[in-house]
Amino acid sequence: MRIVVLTGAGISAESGLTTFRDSGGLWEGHDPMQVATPEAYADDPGLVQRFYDARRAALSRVEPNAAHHALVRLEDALGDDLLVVTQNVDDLHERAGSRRVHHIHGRLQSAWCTRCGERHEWYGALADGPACPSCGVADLRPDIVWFGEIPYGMDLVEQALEECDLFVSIGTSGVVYPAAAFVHWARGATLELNLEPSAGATDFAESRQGPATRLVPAWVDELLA
Ligand code: BJW
Repeated sequence: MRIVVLTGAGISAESGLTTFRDSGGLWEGHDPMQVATPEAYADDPGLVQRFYDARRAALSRVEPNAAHHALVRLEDALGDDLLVVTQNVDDLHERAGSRRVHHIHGRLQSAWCTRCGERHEWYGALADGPACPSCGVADLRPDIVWFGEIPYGMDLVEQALEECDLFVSIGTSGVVYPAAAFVHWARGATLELNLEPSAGATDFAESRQGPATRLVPAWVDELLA
């Protein structure tokens, strides 16, 4: 059985990473959704760099949870027939042990040089303007897909969705496109696992509500039984 799993901020919430729409707060007085834009970066690059520096630093203080680990069990059973497509920019799927993970919105631990175009694994801060290891120019931005930019690897995702027998969406609000449309692109059965019904819940054949650390292991147990 070929399965595509889409994950959003909700799968990492119980690891201690704040979701976008549940954050209930401001970042230095700004809505996080307004900070994650090319316009915000053009207006105030320091603010945007500090936002991503803080989130990159937070990764070292959190661990993958039972939902991430359950998806590894599923990959151990299905091999290449499982693809995890994540909107998350954290590395918790990889640290749990998932191998087939595709980050459509980029990764916190990658820096992209806007001068020479090279990408570099990056674990430190960017706000202090480090030089690009390739060209030496201090113009590195977070390798993150902001609103209006094109998500990464959409051809691969589209093909996987057209070929899958089951599409499962975990911990995402269903308001950000193109991910919110994947349920319509999927050829096979569809299932949503979320704390509450998402904006697109009625588009899924089945929708289950609860915390990811309970729902995801239970769903994997059911599938592998
Ligand atoms: C739990 C839980 C627990 C909590 N257990 N669950 C008008 C109409 C349609 C589209 C558009 C439009 N105007 C503009 C657009 C396009 C735009 C868009 O979608 N805008 C909407 C806001 C309307 N999209 C884009 O611009 C995208 N690019 C694009 O479309 O290019 C064109 C193109 C597409 C395809 C092919 C070719 C061309 C780019 C989108 C970039 C999104 N970037 C961000 C920020 C960067 C990453 C980062 O900093 O982290 O990505 S925005 C933010 O939202 C982030 C997230 O990845 C993304 C989704 O958030 P997510 O994961 O849903 O998190 P939350 O917080 O919203 O929800 C958490 C959910 O979990 C909730 O439901 C909770 O209940 C649940 N939950 N705890 C289970 N314990």
